[in-house]
Amino acid sequence: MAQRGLVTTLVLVVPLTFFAQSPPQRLDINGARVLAHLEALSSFGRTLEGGVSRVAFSQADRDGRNFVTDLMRDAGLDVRIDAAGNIIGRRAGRDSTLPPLMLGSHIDSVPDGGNYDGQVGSIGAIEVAQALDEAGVTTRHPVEVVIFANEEAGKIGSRAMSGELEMPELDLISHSGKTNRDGIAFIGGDPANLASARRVSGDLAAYLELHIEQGAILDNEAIDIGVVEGIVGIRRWDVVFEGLANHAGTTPMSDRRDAILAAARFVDAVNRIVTSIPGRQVGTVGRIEASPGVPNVIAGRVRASLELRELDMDKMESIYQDIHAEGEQIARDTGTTFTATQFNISRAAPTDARLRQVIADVASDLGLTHMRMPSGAGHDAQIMAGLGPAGMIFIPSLQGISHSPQELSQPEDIVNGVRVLLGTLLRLDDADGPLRHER
Ligand code: HGY
Ligand code: MN
Ligand code: MN
Repeated sequence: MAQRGLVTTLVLVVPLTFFAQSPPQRLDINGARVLAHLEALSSFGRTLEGGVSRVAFSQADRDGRNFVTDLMRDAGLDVRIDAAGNIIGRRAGRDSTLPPLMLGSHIDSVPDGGNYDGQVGSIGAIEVAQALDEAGVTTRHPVEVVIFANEEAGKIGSRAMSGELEMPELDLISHSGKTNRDGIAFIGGDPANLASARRVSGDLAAYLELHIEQGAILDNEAIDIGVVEGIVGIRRWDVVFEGLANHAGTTPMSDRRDAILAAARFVDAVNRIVTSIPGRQVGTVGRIEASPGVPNVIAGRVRASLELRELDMDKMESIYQDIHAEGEQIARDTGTTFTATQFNISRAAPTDARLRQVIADVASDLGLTHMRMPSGAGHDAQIMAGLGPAGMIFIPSLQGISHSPQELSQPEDIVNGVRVLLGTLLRLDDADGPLRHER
């Protein structure tokens, strides 16, 4: 990023007359610092392709978390790790009776991921705190910056915060090879005491997340800022076809109970069913493991995944029912059995109407173009939306590429996003009375 040469310090001038005890002053976002911090963070888990493999609970994750923890302390935040492993940095507000305005994202990546997904929002949130600190500004609300644990494999940290994390999920193996339980302990959390990480409705004045779009709409339309209207629901299942492992040379084609054949038909069926109705729903089989998985044995067992995403949870359920029926039919046709066990769910969440308007107004005031759009990727924001008003700010992703080392957002877009994040926080803080939850 730094090599591409954006080293401008952008200065955001906001009227600070409402901060009664502070003299009017300039509140600065330091664009060069944001980019330098992103560059430095990208060294933790860097891959040969130039992306990162900083999967949750790996050593690279722990090192990256230590790096951002230091940044949070430098920004004047009082930092702790909650029982779920979320890093939480807090600065006091003028009115200690008010709930905090929370800014956050994640720094864990998918395997062989990029340098922007989660990282832009994390570094951006820390920069906002640092800008407030340097300007000597005390907001009315306390401000909390949160780096959520294990976003990429099930939003584990935010779902522990909302109370949605189901206990069996602690035993699931994360991308790091550790269970979520061991992983949470590895990064300094306390998996036996998860309830202490919980927040309830009313505990947050608002939650704001800056993120890359991960789609190509903003890039294609040359729009600076996306105002997220809602985040898709995501459901994931473990799918198993059980057949019979048998000799690949002596078993006639008509006598086989081939689990790979069943899985292949299933993959095709998922694609056919999901694309057979209008809408933006997507369905993916992203993992297949065959046992024993050798050339001269008919596979006796296949374990696969199924993931569906859609804004309308009822529509998603109806698509799933069709897929399930087809899975059973395939099992009958191939002499196998079919089971699908759901292991993760994130409900679709609209963002808060008032936050959407504030984000759009702030973008306009900064001279930035903006448009409203849904999010096809999952985010901690959709979980936090259950606890209070939540808003999301998108910036363009070059060609919409994400979850890839080729993921790229331009320096000026990143800095624009952080400016909108700061401006939105200030405007929410300045709002009369407590924020109401509006949809
Ligand atoms: O959308 C996802 O798969 C993840 O939550 N980032
Ligand atoms: Mn993300
Ligand atoms: Mn992601």
